[in-house]
Amino acid sequence: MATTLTKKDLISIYESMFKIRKFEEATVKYYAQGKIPGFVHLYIGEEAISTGVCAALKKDDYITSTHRGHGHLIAKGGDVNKMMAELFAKSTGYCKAKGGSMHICDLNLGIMGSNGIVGAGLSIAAGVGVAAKMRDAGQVCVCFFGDGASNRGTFHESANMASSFKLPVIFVCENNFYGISGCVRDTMNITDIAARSVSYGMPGIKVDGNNAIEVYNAAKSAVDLARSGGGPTLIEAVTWRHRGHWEGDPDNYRDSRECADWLAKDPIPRHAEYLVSKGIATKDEVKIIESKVISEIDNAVDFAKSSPFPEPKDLYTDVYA
Ligand SMILES: Cc1ncc(C[n+]2csc(CCOP(=O)(O)OP(=O)(O)O)c2C)c(N)n1
Ligand SMILES: [Mg+2]
Repeated sequence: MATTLTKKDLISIYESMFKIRKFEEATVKYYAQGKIPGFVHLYIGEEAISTGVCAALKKDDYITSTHRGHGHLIAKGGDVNKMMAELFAKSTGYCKAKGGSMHICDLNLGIMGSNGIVGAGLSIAAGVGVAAKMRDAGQVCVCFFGDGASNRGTFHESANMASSFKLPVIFVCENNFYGISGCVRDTMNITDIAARSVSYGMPGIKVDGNNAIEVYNAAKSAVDLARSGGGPTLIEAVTWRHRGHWEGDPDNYRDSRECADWLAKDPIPRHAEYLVSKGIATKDEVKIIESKVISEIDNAVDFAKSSPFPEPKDLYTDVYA
């Protein structure tokens, strides 16, 4: 597939996707051992979307995230030590153990927060878009949200506002076909989410969300348009989550054959095969990247395990409401 991505970019996309996968495989392990409290919603299978999109962003651009946010944060450069420590509820975590998986943010990286409220990131993105437009420094904001969130009022309000005011916002719908156990077949009359762009007079692009290069290409054109004052774009990236809705979900509502078809389209081995077949990296070079990432995640787990829990005296610090 034709792309403006350099060899270096294509390799760092692999590294980022693999890092998200290994971070979350560690999460599966330690969640099952009871080391991680609260809810976790895993992004395994969807890594090509955040990685492909963030490859089109600059450091001072913004993103808003969701309840399934680890992949967005890592793709935007989030610190895996602080993320893992937050999951382990340790005082060295991003929110000093007060937030957990769904409340991590890093304003220095333009990460305007994960969010436990479905669809809340949409309105935040519109607000960030207003600020970016007023500041006029060429920044854009990507809003990641799900197919379920696309049915919330906040989607329509934010799409209307962004298109009316020509805000530099890119709406990226991660369509994994399910909102918990509710399938788009039953919850939408028109399941083509990208088609909703027509109502707001913005471009709508549907992409294979398991192909990082295809995602990047769509994101790049949307980001270029937004930076040049052309307003928002709606990208629908079709994908599949490999795990249940949350860790612990019996996931008994999806067809096993459909799941198997999607597992065969796993974005990570697909990208590795692309790198090798195009001579961008050898199999050995891919293995070296993987080993580096595995030790980075092992270190993050060690950091989280060896960090202290917060002190009872800190219960009310950083609490605003
Ligand atoms: C406003 C609101 N309503 C309901 C919920 C419960 N809830 C959590 S995740 C979810 C489904 C979200 O589906 P989707 O937007 O497709 O994201 P996905 O989980 O598939 O990534 C729901 C209904 C919530 N957290 N917030
Ligand atoms: Mg969904």
